[in-house]
Amino acid sequence: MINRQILTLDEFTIQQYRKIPNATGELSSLLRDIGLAGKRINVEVNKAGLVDILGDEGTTNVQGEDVKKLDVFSNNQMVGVLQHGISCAGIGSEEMDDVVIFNDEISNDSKYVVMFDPLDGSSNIDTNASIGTIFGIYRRVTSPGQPASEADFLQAGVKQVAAGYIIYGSSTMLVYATRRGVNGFTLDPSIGEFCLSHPDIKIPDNGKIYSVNHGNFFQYEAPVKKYIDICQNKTKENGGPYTQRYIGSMVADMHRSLIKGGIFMYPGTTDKPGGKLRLMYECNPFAFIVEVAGGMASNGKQRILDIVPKKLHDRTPVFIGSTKMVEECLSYWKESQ
Ligand code: P6P
Repeated sequence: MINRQILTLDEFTIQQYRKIPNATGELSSLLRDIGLAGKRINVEVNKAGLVDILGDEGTTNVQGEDVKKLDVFSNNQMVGVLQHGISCAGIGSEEMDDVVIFNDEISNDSKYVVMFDPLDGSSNIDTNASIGTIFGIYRRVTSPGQPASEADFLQAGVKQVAAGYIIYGSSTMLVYATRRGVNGFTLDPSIGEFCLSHPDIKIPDNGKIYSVNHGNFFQYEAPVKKYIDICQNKTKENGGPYTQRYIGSMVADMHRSLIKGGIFMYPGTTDKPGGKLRLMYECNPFAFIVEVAGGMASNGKQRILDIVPKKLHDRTPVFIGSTKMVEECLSYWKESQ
């Protein structure tokens, strides 16, 4: 019987940082902190139907969306572990109007800031669909030894040093990317550890699943309508037939696309020409992960990771996934210009 040692998240990140000269281990401890928040959120998500933590918290967030109680709990967990950790100078959250600069001695010496959506897809909480936490980690542009500033947060996604998500689904997984690769860890509840289950994830360069909200079809621009028509008419002769999957939870739709291949689209609409999904803590983290895994991410006109944010809660249209599918989609944008 081969005693296959299963690497925990901590063991893996420590192994990784030992390969990097002058690494301080701060990124490893940051990922440990996020993993801890994920375990705590997982406990509440898994028992949400049993205790009074479902339902609305009675307020609306900066996005104008009803805040669910689990949103508030999840946001508090992420802020708490990052503020009490040793590796984060401040955070930006989907649930909070402005950035939070921790401004204490240890935090001011930290070289990273973190952007996150603490519980994306929360409109699906009451229906038990998979939901998730999404995060992006940036090196500060201001020097450690002083409080972080807003400039540390408004960086293009290409500047991320790491990004990832935690999906609370049939199993709970933490997937994160650095420039060295994308790795997935499945939570083993019996030992309370995320264990390496999906080493070196690569997204298939082609796929047969397209993911978009058809309910908005008539609000989409012509290139999007044309590409959706193309998807619906694919046959065996030209790489199809395709199937359509749309859960309405970005983490769930993107996790499937990463593992099985496919394209996920949230285009601009006549109601929301700039799109619905947020650049800093939804699209940038997934664009980073997908590009490291070998895929592609665009807003229809430019690479997501090259977009320079103007404001913390900027939104962007997004077309992301298997390179060949995204390239075909973008070819109809080029035709229209
Ligand atoms: P729609 C969830 O509310 C979310 O922010 C993403 O997780 C998801 O991809 C999208 O919105 C779904 O939006 O308009 O299709 O319901």
